[in-house]
Amino acid sequence: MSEVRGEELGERARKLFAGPIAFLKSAPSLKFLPDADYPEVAFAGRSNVGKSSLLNALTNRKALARTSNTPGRTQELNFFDVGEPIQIRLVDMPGYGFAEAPKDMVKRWRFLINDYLRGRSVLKRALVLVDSRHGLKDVDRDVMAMLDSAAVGYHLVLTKGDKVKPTELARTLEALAAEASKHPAAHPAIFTTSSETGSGIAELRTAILEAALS
Ligand SMILES: Nc1nc2c(ncn2[C@@H]2O[C@H](COP(=O)(O)OP(=O)(O)OP(=O)(O)O)[C@@H](O)[C@H]2O)c(=O)[nH]1
Ligand SMILES: [Mg+2]
Repeated sequence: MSEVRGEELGERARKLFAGPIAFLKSAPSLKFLPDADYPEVAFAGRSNVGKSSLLNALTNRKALARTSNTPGRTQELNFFDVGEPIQIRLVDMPGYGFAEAPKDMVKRWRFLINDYLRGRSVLKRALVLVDSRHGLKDVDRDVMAMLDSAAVGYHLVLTKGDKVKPTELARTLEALAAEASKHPAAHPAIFTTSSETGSGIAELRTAILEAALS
């Protein structure tokens, strides 16, 4: 991307995310999905990684998506429409890898997440969120492999960057880049974010708009 075009896109993304954004609906199973009418970008990641918080930070709203200290807060696919007219539909997903959750619940979420990520024609990109303190876990690798096989492009996004020292953050970022290079559908650009301080949020908005336009 040229620098001029990048700046224009950044400004457009900033305006878009500062404008009208509305919760559309929750889908507890695939039959409740909205019509596939707009480009979608989905937020995936382990329970408690900060998916809902990131969505709130990106949209500059405090409680658009529900967040909580208790893992398993988000139990359905939640759809949010960005722009008027709608330009992007953001999808907040239930977290995976949540040890204390009842087995049948985990199974139900896993099927929901897999089926949605594999079968959604309008899904332009997924964001796979990774906690800066923990790095990649095997459950993340499973989701990455699934996205590879479904040929859904994705970005790795480090969350809670405010919780670790810059040197540690740099090391984790390096490890993620090395792993991403082995996954065909992983985008080389990895984002480091904090929903708390707002760092990396503007860059991620631009990447989301770019994905939606692709
Ligand atoms: N310090 C800090 N805390 C964060 C950040 N992002 C999220 N948190 C906290 O982490 C906890 C989990 O955040 P959520 O956004 O609910 O996580 P989630 O991934 O949506 O969780 P599930 O819906 O259970 O899968 C909350 O207590 C948030 O306040 C961040 O950037 N910095
Ligand atoms: Mg959530």
